Amino acid sequence: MATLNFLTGNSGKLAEAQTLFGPLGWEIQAFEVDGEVPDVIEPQSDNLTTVALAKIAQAVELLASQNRLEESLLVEDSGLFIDALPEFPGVYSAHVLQSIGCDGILRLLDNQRTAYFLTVAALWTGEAVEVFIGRCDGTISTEIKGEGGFGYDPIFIPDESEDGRTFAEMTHEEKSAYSHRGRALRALFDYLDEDGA
Ligand code: ITT
Repeated sequence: MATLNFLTGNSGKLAEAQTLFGPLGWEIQAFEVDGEVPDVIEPQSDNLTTVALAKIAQAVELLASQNRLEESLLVEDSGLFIDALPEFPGVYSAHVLQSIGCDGILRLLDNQRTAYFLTVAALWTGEAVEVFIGRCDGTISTEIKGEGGFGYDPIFIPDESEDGRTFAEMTHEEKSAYSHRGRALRALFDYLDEDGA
């Protein structure tokens, strides 16, 4: 089984990547240094790609410091973009979730509830960096629903959800079939597959 390192402090992201890649014959391994997920600094930027590229640059330095540069490594940056609140929470998604939470988002919205999630995944192949993007369109629910998932999942209903369920009401497999992360990681898998990695 091939192995791909994933540097993330978010256990929900790790679990989704494992669900998606496991059946494809890839083991997704949390990237740790001395038994801990290393901190990476996210730059102030209004662009997810800039953030993802800054994360992968730091991750590659960490690999190099461990003499593991030939291994592949993944990082990703994701955000929720709400049409009624331009660029918000967007690149500030983590901070906004911590400060006002899903409840706070619901209080800010009226009738216009369309939104989308974006993921920018950056892969160190062992030789170079490749970028993969995934988008998922949907709407913000009127109430918090579901116990699964993480982050904004209890208030996001993907357009593909025929019965109005939020991501938090879906299994990992269902969420991945439609999600921003699922799309970015499937493109990444296709790349690895074609590359014969
Ligand atoms: P990293 O260590 O990988 O950076 P993070 O949790 O800081 O993990 P991001 O900056 O990419 O991740 O995510 C910004 C916020 O958006 C964060 O609060 C997440 O919980 C939330 N988020 C990301 N992906 C999500 C998803 O698929 N569903 C719901 N919320 C999500």
